[in-house]
Amino acid sequence: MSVTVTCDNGIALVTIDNPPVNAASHSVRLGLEQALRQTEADDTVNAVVLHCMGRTFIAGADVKEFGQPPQDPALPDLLLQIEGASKPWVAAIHGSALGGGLETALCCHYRLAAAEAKLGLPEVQLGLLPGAGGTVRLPRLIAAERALNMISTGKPVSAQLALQDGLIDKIAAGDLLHDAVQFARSIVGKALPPTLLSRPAIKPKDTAAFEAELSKIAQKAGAQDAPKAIIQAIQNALDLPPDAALTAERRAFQILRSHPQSAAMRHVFFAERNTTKIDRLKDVAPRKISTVGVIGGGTMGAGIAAACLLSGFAVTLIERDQNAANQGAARVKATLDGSLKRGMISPAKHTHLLAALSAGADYTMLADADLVIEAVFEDLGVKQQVFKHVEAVVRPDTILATNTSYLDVNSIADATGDPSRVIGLHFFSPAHIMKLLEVVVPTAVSDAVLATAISLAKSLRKIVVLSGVCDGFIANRIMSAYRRECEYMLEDGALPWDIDTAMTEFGLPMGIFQMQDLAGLDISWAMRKRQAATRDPSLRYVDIGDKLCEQGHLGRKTGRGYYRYEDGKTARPDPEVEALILAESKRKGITRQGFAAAEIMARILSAMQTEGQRILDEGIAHNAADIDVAMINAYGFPRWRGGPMYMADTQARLGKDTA
Ligand code: 3H9
Repeated sequence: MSVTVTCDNGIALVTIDNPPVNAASHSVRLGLEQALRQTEADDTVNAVVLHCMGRTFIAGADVKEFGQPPQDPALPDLLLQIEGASKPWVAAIHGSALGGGLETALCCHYRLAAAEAKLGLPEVQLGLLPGAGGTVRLPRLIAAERALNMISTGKPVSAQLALQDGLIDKIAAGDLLHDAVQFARSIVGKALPPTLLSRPAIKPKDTAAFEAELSKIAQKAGAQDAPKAIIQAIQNALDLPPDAALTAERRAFQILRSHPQSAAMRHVFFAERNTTKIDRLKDVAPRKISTVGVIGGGTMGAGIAAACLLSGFAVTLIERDQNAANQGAARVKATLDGSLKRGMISPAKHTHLLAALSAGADYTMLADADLVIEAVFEDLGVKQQVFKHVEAVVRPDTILATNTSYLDVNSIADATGDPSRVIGLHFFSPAHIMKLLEVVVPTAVSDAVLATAISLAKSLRKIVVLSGVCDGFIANRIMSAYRRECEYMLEDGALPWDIDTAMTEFGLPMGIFQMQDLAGLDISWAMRKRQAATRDPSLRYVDIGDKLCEQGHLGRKTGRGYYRYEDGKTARPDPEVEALILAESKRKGITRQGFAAAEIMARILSAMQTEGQRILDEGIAHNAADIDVAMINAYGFPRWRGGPMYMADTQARLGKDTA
């Protein structure tokens, strides 16, 4: 039974129990319909409290049902019935009230929330819009500006903000259910408040600013459909009679639900939750981590230290001397200052986090560390040496993690006394912001160490992808492959800005050449120089990047790279770079051809997919969906396209269907 009804002295408790997140699955909808009938028919019931078992209130419609034929009662119809109940319904919200869950709460006559509850309409993140009246009811309860923000970003709000906005009536002071029952008793006999649908929409205060916000959302959406449907739905909610707005919302939801963009986003939703479901780790308990050591206080080390502090770990930062340690600590502090400035942490928490950081040059400071992450210079010998120093001072069970981005983690592990405790944790920069963490699994690592690394990554709120050991692991290896393809295209006839425009129009946040200018061209130049001696001379090699570096054009930091940056930040096409590229094509005897944006993207995608397939064939990634997750969260591959491997798979299936 997903829904049960019990009675307590005139108050009916309608309890949903549908683990893991009380999604509004078919059984829940049937149960709620039955509960409504029962409570309406029972004369001893004066009010109803709706609450959920487990960790959360209703987290939304059941996304797993979206690919199946719809089953009655449909959520929008059920919610209309609840809204029309003759007795007051009080929603008691804990955990998250999301999507169809918040829409259910909107149809209750009152809403109470636990202090730590979150409320949101995240449908846009699944390529949808709220389809059970959310776009119509929310702007009748809270200001249109706030409703637009919640629905267009999909970001949940805290109970405190919800109370401020008028989205909930009260935050429970003590036990939520107890307070909700007390509240229900206090309203017995009072007239029901008017339903949201019977109230006028709360029009924006500043129409011009509201219109400007709508345009901004439409522009940011690019080729995505859901944000545009949301804009239309909000306009309908403000301008049309509620019934007409509801009908239009339902139609728009049905169209989006069967749209490839939503299918792609649902693929990513489940893929992100599957990356750490590893059979052999099922019964392995992760070890407890309290103190993390970080070796190296440069950009990466300081970012990792900040990420660990922000997630509640004590951090010991080690550098080669006290001066460098102080500089590293200052970098960490600058990151925490940024979090404070953006309101992400309170002044008290800022002080507390800084107190949890110690920095010095003495390795014995690591004696208590449960896990040590090295983030020193990318050189095998240097890293092996660092771990020798670490091993001499830490406990035998301390986990040793390397943040290398391409070195052989097996060779690093094998140089230690106990390779079973060595693992790779490949963070992306800035480490406290970027969502992806590649956990690199060397041959000898123990299951307990692997499970602990995954658990740590989750504590850091990272999306974890497991990778085998290879040059560049998953995301950077694929990035190198498509960057190479882009360099070939420079010689074949495209210019950096043609390629970058094609990439941003596709939905990537930045083109490959602007990205390299931002990172600094000297980084990949140094790597190419290191690899020069072992490079296969029969492979095609593009010298354009090297030539730019030789001229001192290292990217944005020198004002010139693939682009010119006259004001230090705006990328402008550079005629001298164009001349260099044309000269290189000529020198190699290549007849330049024109490239349409679609052709550029086809070559880039093909490079990504070919490398992705090699990664799968070599067993570096567990499955194709992990590669999608890595590319979306490391390089901003558009989520609504599902990832490069998903696109290849979809194209192949379409090809089969049309053959
Ligand atoms: C919607 O509501 C449309 C309506 O407007 C209109 C309808 C007509 N369905 O994230 P977790 C599973 S659209 C099915 O790891 P957490 C998830 O796959 C929906 N399954 O936990 C995982 O399964 P498994 C709008 C769901 O504690 C397990 O639950 N709602 C759903 O880190 C645990 O998930 C959303 O988009 C679902 N709706 O976070 C909310 N949600 O154990 C999406 C989760 O087999 N959900 N699962 O891997 C979330 O944001 C998070 O899951 C939540 C919990 C914050 C609730």
